[in-house]
Amino acid sequence: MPQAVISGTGLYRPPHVITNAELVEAFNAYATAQNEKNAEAIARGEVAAMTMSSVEFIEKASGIKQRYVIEKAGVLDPARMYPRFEERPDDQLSLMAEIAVDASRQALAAAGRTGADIDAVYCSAANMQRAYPAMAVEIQAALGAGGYGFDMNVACSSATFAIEQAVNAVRAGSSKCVLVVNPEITSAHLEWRDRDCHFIFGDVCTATLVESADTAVAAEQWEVLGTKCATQFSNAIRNNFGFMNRAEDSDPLARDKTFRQEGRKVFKEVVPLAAAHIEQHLREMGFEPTQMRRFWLHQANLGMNQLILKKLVGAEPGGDLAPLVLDTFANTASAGSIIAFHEHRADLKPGDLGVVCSFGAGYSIGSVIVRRR
Ligand code: CO8
Repeated sequence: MPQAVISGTGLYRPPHVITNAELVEAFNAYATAQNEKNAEAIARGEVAAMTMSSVEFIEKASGIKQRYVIEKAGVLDPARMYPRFEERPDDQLSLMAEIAVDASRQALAAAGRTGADIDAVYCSAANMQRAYPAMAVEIQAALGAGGYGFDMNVACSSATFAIEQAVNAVRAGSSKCVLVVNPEITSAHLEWRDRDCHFIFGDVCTATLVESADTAVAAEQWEVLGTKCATQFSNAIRNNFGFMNRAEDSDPLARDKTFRQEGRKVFKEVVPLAAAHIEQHLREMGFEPTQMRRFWLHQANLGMNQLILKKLVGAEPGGDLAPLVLDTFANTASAGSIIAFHEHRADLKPGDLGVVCSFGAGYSIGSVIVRRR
């Protein structure tokens, strides 16, 4: 059975940054305007007044200091509060495919490959721009790739679950070079007008090339020793937007048609699940958590990563053992752990071990154990 290696990664970083100060200023202007508009109803006790957001809360509760977005003006316009994207004609590359191609080209260059070497494209993200044709097929065409493409969605675990599919395809011999790409345009499905979650997400795209070890040519290769995926149904993170909305005569702009969560519940329930998942996966592979040189963890919340790492090895995250990227990128759904892997692996030596792990909506947890070749 051929071994699978990760032979390259790529990262599309959007052009605009929104700091917490800018975000809070826009939110508070929106909330003040809403309160003025609803002053009489608020006075009668019929409508609850909106409460202000704060930079201090955001940094303390999440560890997030800023986020990247593809479009900034619409998000920060108190009269709009979501990005402004132009609808593109069908014969133009779609926005989601455009950022996917950017990240994918970087991954291909790192692996010493071109689009023609790819024989499968998995576009895996928390939301797709359209129902069909599959985003992956458009990306495949734009890259000049062969084989086939399909889309998949496991919310925050979309990347790790897709890597497992890619590794399985390589091991089974059905593919030699699989592109996994995670275009996360979270700004379009985040409710920027809700102070409980308006600070959480950022846009980004990551790409990972998974190849057969027999034919990979990259100077830097990461042997995939094992993958493990798990799901457990929960409504604590949910978005009801979908193709049934019209037939249900539901309001397409209602609150439940964008991201919503019970943050505390997610925090409490997912931390033990993720820590136990990583520990069990490592033990099944004959490893102890302390043998890991690095943990590239999902980037949702600083406190979650602190607790997971403490449970696993009794250490604090950040720095060397479990680098953080959420302070600058915020939560980028499935891309977070891959950004961490992309940006924080160059210093590891051949033989060094590490785990990429995602956790989020579903609930879903995915881990990938790697060793530098
Ligand atoms: N400013 C000031 N105060 C605030 C704010 C704010 N912005 N927001 C909330 N507060 C207040 C609350 O109202 C509450 O007040 P009170 O005590 O009076 O009721 C108080 O602060 C404390 O609120 P919380 O209990 O909610 O605060 P927490 O300490 O729990 O922190 C977090 C909130 C940061 C959300 C935290 O719970 C968390 O990070 N939880 C985990 C979340 C998580 O990991 N979710 C995963 C989601 S990602 C995923 O799965 C992918 C989904 C698909 C992508 C979607 C893209 C859009």
